[in-house]
Amino acid sequence: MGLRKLAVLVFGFGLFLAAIPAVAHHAFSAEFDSNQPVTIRGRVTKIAWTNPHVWIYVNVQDESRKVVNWGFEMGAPQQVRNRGWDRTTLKTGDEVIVDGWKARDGSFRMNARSVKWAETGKSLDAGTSNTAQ
Ligand SMILES: [Cu+2]
Repeated sequence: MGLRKLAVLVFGFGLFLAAIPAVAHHAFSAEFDSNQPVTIRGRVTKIAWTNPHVWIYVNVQDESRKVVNWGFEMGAPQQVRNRGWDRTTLKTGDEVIVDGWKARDGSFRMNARSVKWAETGKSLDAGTSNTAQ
């Protein structure tokens, strides 16, 4: 095929790739409820630097001393990095206090606004997708 046709094809594919993260994203309000603020405290069990969002999991003890594994959504990896995080910032076993909003479906998931280390009191912004905060 001609160079022009190839250029159009490459450009088109670029647009397609650029559209993927947007498609994979959800609106905050589709999954989380800004009227249900929540704060959890527990120890980190897993850290996933995934697209379109970084997810962190924490073991939280409820009122009946039962341990529940909560997952909290942070911003996209690049947004999180821009707020001072890197892959070594949070370690498995760290005790954290996470502030954010509950999932609408009542599952043990939330969207995080900030993460605070229980031991040092250090706190970092989580890159929430809640634009209404
Ligand atoms: Cu998203």
